[in-house]
Amino acid sequence: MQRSINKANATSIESSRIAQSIGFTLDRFIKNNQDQFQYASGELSQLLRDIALASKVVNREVNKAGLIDIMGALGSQNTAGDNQQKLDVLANIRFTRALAKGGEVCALVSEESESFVDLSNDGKYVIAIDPLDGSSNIDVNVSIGTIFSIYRRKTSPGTPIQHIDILQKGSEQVAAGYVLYGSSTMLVYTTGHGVNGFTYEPSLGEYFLSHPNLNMPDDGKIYSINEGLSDSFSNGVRSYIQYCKQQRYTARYIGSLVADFHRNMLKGGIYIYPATAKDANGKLRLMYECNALAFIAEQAGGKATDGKVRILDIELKELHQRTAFFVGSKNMVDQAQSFKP
Ligand code: FDP
Repeated sequence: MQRSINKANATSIESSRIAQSIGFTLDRFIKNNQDQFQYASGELSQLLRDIALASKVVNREVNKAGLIDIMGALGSQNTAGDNQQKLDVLANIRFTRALAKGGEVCALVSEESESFVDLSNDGKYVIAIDPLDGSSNIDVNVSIGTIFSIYRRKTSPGTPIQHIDILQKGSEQVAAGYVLYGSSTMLVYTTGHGVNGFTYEPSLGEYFLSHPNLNMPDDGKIYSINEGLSDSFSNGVRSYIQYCKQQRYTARYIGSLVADFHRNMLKGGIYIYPATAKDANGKLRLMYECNALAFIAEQAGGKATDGKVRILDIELKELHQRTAFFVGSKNMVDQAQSFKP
């Protein structure tokens, strides 16, 4: 009798939430999938782990952002006596430091630096990063993100870094991803074999596979654009917005590219940042914003263009080059393009 009660208890505990399998950690997933990568030497895997580690530190800072303000209001300084730094600068420091330490990266292009940062001549990879995207949302507790693109250098490791290593087209990315600091923190990445999403479990300090093989719906009903600027959009873009309204689509615009993109990838939708009177070539940066999301969108079955040309085919002439950006569900991007934006 005693024996059967124990057995019943054991069964109920096993099926309860606390005994549920914790699933695949990011580390294990990276290790298990290392062979998919054509230069499977382990360095790219290490690089992805370095990014994940830095993102955990940034996540901690993001979650304390409100407290930093409170401390600032009391006139406090950190233990070293420095004034509190802005979160986007802090994020840049965290990612640069993590990537410099690893030794896999020879050069880093960041939104926060005018020129590229020369890290280690022996590194085989170039990384482009927007350490904290959607910075106007930091102070108001709205989702923000980190976006990264990884390229293999063209010249031999050990030699000085050249422009051809840095100015590569998006189609040459070997991996790309983003971290979304939202209602939960997620890391989503691709190495060109589909897209996988991992959710951060803060009490365990680990990312767990939560969204395997992400697929963007071919169609959707969400359009994301800063309509406040519509007076300076082209007629084509204005007509497309009108079309969205006639179709009774839903407007959703967070103003954090990563968050808007992520929602549209899961639910189906389109994000547009077109050319405007203020930014004739668009506002967003090709190298560390659009290329990564275009790569992920395509890997998830979506599409990304500048209104005419595939984002991943655009020649890169300078580090901080801007572009118009139409990204999301394939049929929606095609439809938007048919309005000749
Ligand atoms: P932000 O200027 O706040 O950093 O990357 C730039 C970006 O945010 C995107 O994240 C966002 O989608 C867009 O700009 C918002 O721009 P607008 O305020 O002009 O709509």
